Amino acid sequence: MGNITFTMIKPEAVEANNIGGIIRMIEDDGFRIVSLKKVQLSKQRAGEFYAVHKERPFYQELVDYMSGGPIIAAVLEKDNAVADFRELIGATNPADAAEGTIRKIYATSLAENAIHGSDSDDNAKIEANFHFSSEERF
Ligand code: FUP
Repeated sequence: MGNITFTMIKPEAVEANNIGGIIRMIEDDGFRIVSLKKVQLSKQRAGEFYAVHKERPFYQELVDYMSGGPIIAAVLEKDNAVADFRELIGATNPADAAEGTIRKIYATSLAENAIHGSDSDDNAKIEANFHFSSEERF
């Protein structure tokens, strides 16, 4: 496998029927889908995934939100995957996201910002392994 990143389409974007539109943008940007599934995280699993933010004031809200409905989890492959994907999704706060980015188009607020993208190669591997076994990579 080449360069990978990990993404989640977050609950409000799934609920709003934006899975297809977001995946279209991801494929059109040259990413190959290695793994893909719809899953609802328990509070415990969501808390583990975001453990790095444990001490932040928004942690509980983030865990409640991310476990509040199904998400799409996916592993994506492209040269320079992590950086290219962060560019495609745009700034964390959709108010600051550039035109044409996924968050600019689909996110509704800072807390409900439609999509996750790994912030480093190391975290991409950790996050991909958190959600997918080796038998789920193609
Ligand atoms: P990002 O890497 O862009 O997903 O952003 P962070 O890892 O900094 O934050 C993870 C998630 O926490 C964001 F997607 C949304 C949420 N968050 C808030 O709700 N409030 C904040 O002030 C910062 C982040």
